[in-house]
Parts: sequence; structure tokens; C-alpha cells
Amino acid sequence: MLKELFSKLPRRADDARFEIKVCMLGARGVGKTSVITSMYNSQKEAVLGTGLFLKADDDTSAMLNDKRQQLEKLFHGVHMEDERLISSGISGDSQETKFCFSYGMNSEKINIDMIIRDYPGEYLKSDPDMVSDFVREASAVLIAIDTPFLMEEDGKYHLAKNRLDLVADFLMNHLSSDEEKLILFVPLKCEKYYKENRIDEVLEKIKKEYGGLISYLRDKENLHGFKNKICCAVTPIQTLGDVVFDSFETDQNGNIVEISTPEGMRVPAHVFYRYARTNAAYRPENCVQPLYYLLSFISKQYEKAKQEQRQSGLLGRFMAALRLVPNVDKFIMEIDHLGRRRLDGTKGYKILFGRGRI
Ligand SMILES: Nc1nc2c(ncn2[C@@H]2O[C@H](COP(=O)(O)OP(=O)(O)O)[C@@H](O)[C@H]2O)c(=O)[nH]1
Ligand SMILES: [Mg+2]
Repeated sequence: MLKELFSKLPRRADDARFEIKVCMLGARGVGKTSVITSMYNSQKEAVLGTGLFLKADDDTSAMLNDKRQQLEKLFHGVHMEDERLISSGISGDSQETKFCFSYGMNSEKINIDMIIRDYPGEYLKSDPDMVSDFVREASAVLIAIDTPFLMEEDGKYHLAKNRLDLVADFLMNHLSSDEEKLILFVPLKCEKYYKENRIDEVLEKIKKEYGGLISYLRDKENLHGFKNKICCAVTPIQTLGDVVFDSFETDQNGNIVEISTPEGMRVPAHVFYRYARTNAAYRPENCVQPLYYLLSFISKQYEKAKQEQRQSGLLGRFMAALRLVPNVDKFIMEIDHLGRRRLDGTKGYKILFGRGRI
């Protein structure tokens, strides 16, 4: 109660901080919260040895700890290679969630805040204005994709699960030219395709399935007003590591057992995954890559804004906000170092357009 009261008090002016906003779009149950959990866990390790720290606020910590325990539970006990585990075709929640993090340098106080909001696909239809307000202010939009639904059965269930129609419609109607934007396609649960050396197929399939949206963004990027405002990349992730997609549940005739989503679309009732090895463990891989992309994007934006300021003598919006950050040049340098760890042109990672600005 007291905490609630305090959080409503306006921050003092000298408390004002630079905020990076990130919007995560994706249908219910694709694994948005799980991936943010794995991202945070890996990021904590990733900043070791650098001058930076990342911390989550109390509510975010509690949420992520909960989720982490849930994910680790999948690996409790003794599991044999190829043993199967099952998950519902439409698990997950349909709540929007807000995660608050802060970045800082060890020697300084906190420098910037990072707010990640995840919005289930349904919100794009029921409350587009709310999402749109946040997207307008966001530096990055992450489009979370359940990869087995994209890849298996010739992509038969992709539309029903990933609702690319809603995501594409929304972005086509709500992108404003006010802010520069990093748009990342983030295929999740890619373990199977890495292990089978098929990650490039995933990349090709994304380019094909999201081709309409990608060319719309690319065209827009070339339009007056938008010029050099949008960059776009594909950053695949393995949320769990030692668990791979196995199959969709079938009946005794070998037909996939389907159920209806609340929107009346047919999806598999259950999905089987299996452990990739005996003594499988929670070993997320590359989850922190989208963050590296974001940091690299921010540091490039900073360099550009600085140059513009030098040329015009005017303080742009970006620089005005960053002015609040103590020791900003050193901080950006640290961020840039981390950003350089991003993968590019390998393991299914690909900048689709905007190279040089990410
Ligand atoms: N097998 C497997 N299950 C996952 C993975 N990521 C998430 N899940 C499970 O999928 C369910 C929904 O995940 P959640 O992160 O809550 O989805 P959200 O609704 O998009 O936030 C949870 O039960 C997770 O345990 C993954 O990479 N592999
Ligand atoms: Mg969630």
C-alpha cells in the first residue's frame, strides 16, 4: 500500500532518467515472458567483466524469478535423452506485462532505465491505441514467433498461433515517423532447427511469411519523413537449450488432434517436446542477442545525434534526453562494446535492412 503510494509520487526533476522502451508483440503462449527471463539471466552474466550492471526492479525480479523457477522445474529429476514432455497448444497468459530494468556503470549511479512491455496479439485488436502509444515511444519492437508453429506441417498452424495478420496490420497502421525504430523478428524455441542445421530455413521462412510486412517497412523506410528511421533484423533464440520440438499430438489414425483458439482458429491441442540429452539442463542460448542489437542501435543513434548537434548547433530530442545521463560518453562506449557482441550473418542472424544503423 505504502509502496503503491510512493510509486505514484512524481519523481523529482533530478531523478529524471533516460528511458529505453521496448515493445514485445506476440500471441499468448509463444514464450514472451520466458524469453525475457532467459534474456535477463544471460545478460547478468554477459555484463560481468564490463563496467556495466543491469538490475531489475522488485516487481520485475519477483516475476522473473517465478518464471525462472517454472522453467528450471522442467529439468528437475532425472531425464533420459528423447524423453518427451508435453505442453498445451494454447498455454501462457493473455496479460500485458511490464518489466523494468536499469543499466548503470559500476562506478556511477544508475544511468538509464529500460522498460519492456509485452503485449499479447489479442491486444492489437482489442486495444490498439494503448499498444500504439507505447510503440510510438519505443526504440525497439520485438516480434516474438513460435518457430515450430511456423515451420512444422508446412506452416499450417502458423497463422492461428502467431497471428502474423494482426501483427502486420497493426504495424502497418501504427508506425509513426517520430522516432527511429529497430524492428526485430525473434523466432523462439529454435533448438530443433539449430540441432538439425536448418536455422537458415527458419530465416528463409520468416522472409517469406512476413514478406509483406518486411517490404512494407522497407518501402516506408525509403519514404520521405521515414528515411533512415527503420532498421530490421532476424534474431533467433533458444529459450531452454536442452529441449527440442518433437511433434504435435496425434490420434490413433495419425491425425493431429486440434482445438479451437478463443478466436475460433484451429491449432494442435498439445505439443510434445523432448529432452535433447540425458541430464538435460536449463541452458538458454543467444537470448541476450536482441539486447545486443538494441544497445548497438542506441549507441549508433547517439553518435548520429551528436554529429547532427555538432552540425546544426541544436540539441535534438535524443541528445536532450541523454544529457541527463552522467558521464554519457563513457557509458555509450560500454554499451557499444556490448553491442559489438551481436551476431550477424551467421546462425540465422540477419540484418534485413538498415545496416550501419544497428
Ligand atoms: N518447450 C518449450 N516451452 C517453452 C519455451 N518457452 C516457453 N515455454 C513454455 O510455454 C509456456 C508459455 O510461455 P510464456 O513465456 O508464459 O508465454 P507468453 O504468454 O508469451 O508470455 C510456458 O508454459 C513455458 O514453460 C521453449 O522455448 N520451449
Ligand atoms: Mg507473458
